Amino acid sequence: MYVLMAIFFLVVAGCEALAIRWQLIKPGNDFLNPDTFNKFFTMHGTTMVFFMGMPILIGIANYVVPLQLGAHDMAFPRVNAFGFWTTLFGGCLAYFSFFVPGGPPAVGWFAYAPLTETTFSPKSGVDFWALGLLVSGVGTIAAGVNFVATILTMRCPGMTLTKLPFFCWTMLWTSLQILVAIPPLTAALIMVEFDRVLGAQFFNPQNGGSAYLWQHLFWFFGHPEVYILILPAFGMITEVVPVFSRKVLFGYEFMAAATMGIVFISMGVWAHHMFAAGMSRTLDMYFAAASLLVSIPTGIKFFNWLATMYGGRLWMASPMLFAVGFLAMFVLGGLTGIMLASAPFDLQVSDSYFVVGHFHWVLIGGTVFGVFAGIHYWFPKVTGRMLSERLAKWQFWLLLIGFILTFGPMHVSGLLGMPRRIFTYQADRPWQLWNQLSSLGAMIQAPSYLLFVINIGWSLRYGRPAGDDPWDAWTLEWATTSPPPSYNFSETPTVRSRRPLWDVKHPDDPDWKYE
Ligand code: HEM
Ligand SMILES: [Cu+2]
Repeated sequence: MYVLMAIFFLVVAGCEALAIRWQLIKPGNDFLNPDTFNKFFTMHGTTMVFFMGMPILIGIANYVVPLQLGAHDMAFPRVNAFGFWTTLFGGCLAYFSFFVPGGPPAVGWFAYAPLTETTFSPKSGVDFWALGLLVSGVGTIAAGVNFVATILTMRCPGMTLTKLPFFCWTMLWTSLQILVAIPPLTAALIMVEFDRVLGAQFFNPQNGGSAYLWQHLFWFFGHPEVYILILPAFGMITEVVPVFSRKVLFGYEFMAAATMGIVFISMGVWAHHMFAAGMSRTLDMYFAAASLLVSIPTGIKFFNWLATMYGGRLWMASPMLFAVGFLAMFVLGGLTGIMLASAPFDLQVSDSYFVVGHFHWVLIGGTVFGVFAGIHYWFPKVTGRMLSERLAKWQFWLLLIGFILTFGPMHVSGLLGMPRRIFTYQADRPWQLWNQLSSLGAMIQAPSYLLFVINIGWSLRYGRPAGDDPWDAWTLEWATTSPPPSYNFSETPTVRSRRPLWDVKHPDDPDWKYE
């Protein structure tokens, strides 16, 4: 249900994005008026992060984590249902704003103060936005608690923490990060509502409040949030790459440590989003250095994925295709991240299209490619049927080409000085060509998502039956039937290594001898 909801919101926010790109296709266009344009990019960003990104990851993990652990279900099934319904209700609340006077908020997804104060946003759009995120945040926290409890207490006999399937390991750390990052956002949203409804002045500089405080509170959530969105994708890639290279994961312990490293470091880098706010030089230096540090554990992961593939027998079925797409694309987004982390460079391009290029590159090249790798990998387990490889290949190539064409040119228009969030530009600026390329790219990408939805519908009906273990994989979810019975396993499995099914299939040379 989480996944279905996420796909629904993906389509909604995708349409908003298409409208935005259509508006920017030529200078002086009047397809969207300035106010509508602001509302669309606000709702697009909010929806993609809160009602598409997190729910799709939590949804997949809800299904896969108990199976990988050899457990019958999540630790708290009712909390699970509670989390889903609150997330959905939060999404509905945010979208109710379309039906109130003044319409949706027009403040951007990070909603900088004092734009959110009643002076600048007198109508109720911002209230719906804040309450929607608040409510869905409660749902996300519930999911985080549930994953931590499940992974710590529901592992089958023999599965020590060091034998945890890697996706579960990343979900454990993602959930801890949820528990640290979301409550401050919840608190900050309550403060916004205090300002708006009860006459408080937390973020109102005119009466002694601080707009700068909001930036700190928001990014203390906002930066960890981007890792909440990427770590589970790392986990999915780490499941797919070994199976489709026919090799054991290279450097499990280092990968595990790198995951922890990323989580700890990324808690302390939030103000790299605030270089342009005019912090002190000491703070600039600290946050730049800390941000650069993240690239070390990320690099470790990268080389381990490559080392896993190196010398393997690569099988380029659709999950692996997306995984390789992820590897090729994500590294470039990491590089622009490192560029932005150096404060002097960032000052030049902050709030330009270069930043928009950077974060779409990591979010689509990273999270979206990772999620597609995961969905193509686990779809046969969930439904008992294979996805059509032909449609999947079309989906992949359209996405890859469209994605590069949409977000590559944004780096150029950004360097040429195009600010983000402008609804139009004059013809004498050098930006037109790059915007046309971006809009063309968006039109190539859109059918790719459509093909994905069609593939799901078609394969549910006509897909080839999958059998229990179509990929000849090694973790416990492939030991039960596809789809699994509601109790997952009729007998609680016991494991002795990180690849229990390898041990079963190769009793002469089991892994536990070596681990
Ligand atoms: C090596 C790793 C990375 C570094 C050093 C880095 C650095 C930065 C910096 C300095 C900014 C602020 C730019 C500005 O506003 O002027 C930024 C923006 C952003 N980054 Fe990254 N980044 C990295 C990886 C990622 C990843 C993995 C994601 C998500 C999956 C991500 C998502 C974002 C988002 C969403 C924004 C923009 C937020 C906004 O202004 O709306 N980044 N990044
Ligand atoms: Cu950041």
